[in-house]
Amino acid sequence: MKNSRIVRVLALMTLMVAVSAQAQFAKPEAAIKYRQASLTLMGTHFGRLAEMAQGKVPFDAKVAQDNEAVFAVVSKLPWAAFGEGTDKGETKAKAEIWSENAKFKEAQDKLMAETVKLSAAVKTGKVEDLKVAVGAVGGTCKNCHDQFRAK
Ligand code: ASC
Repeated sequence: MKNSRIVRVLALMTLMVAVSAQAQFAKPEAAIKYRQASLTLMGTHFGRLAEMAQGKVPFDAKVAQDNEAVFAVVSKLPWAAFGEGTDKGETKAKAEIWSENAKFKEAQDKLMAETVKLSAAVKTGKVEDLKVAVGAVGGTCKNCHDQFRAK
């Protein structure tokens, strides 16, 4: 109950973000904090799926679905916060995000495509499907971090 309410609230927030993505950050620091917070949430919820896929915690289809539902929403959030002027400050974001922006967008698109497959995978209730999809999504995380996140 509680979880599905959270998911609905997050879904509404995504809608509002989509509408106001351009104007929502008063200062570059606010954008940096926002994208770091959403990437942290992505890591938390994807991490729970990864632990199940790796057999570190028991597979539970309902828990997988709940975490995937949150991940599907929060994984849409960081990208609007990489605007012009947000390259300086307390950030590991590399200059290539802006100098090779098409590649950065491509990396986001790969994540989005694999996240759609992850959503389908958790609905089958089979841990084998989760393993495949988690591996593919994790690959897109790593690919983007390797190219665009400083050590
Ligand atoms: C995670 C997490 C990442 C990715 C990455 C996948 O759970 O926090 O940054 O997966 O490690 O390679």
